[in-house]
Amino acid sequence: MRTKAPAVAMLFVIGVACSSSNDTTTPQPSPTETASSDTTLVTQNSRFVPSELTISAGQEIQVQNKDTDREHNFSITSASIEKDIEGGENEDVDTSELATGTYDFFCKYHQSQGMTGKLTVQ
Ligand SMILES: [Cu+2]
Repeated sequence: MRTKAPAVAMLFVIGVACSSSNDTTTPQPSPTETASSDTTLVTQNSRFVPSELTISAGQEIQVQNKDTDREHNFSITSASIEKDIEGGENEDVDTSELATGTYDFFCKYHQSQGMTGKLTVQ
């Protein structure tokens, strides 16, 4: 009894270390959003990445604000879309009603600093 316990504890520690390192290196996309990378817009350092995004008609996009210290915004004036994204948060933006075409989008807080982009719906 006395000699077995440390070995068991050791195996347990190794097992936990392995599984936790796997979790951090492979971000798990939500299973229902298999094509999410095509419709994901990141805001980082007060820039949209990518600055030009193409989606299919009927798709929604998700804006992921990687700037944890500031709020950003996604606006398309002509489509009456305006969505705030808190620092470090993700927000879905309903672009599913947009007709095919090209739309200028911008962050209303940092537009003057060049935080703009183009969304193409095809
Ligand atoms: Cu912004």
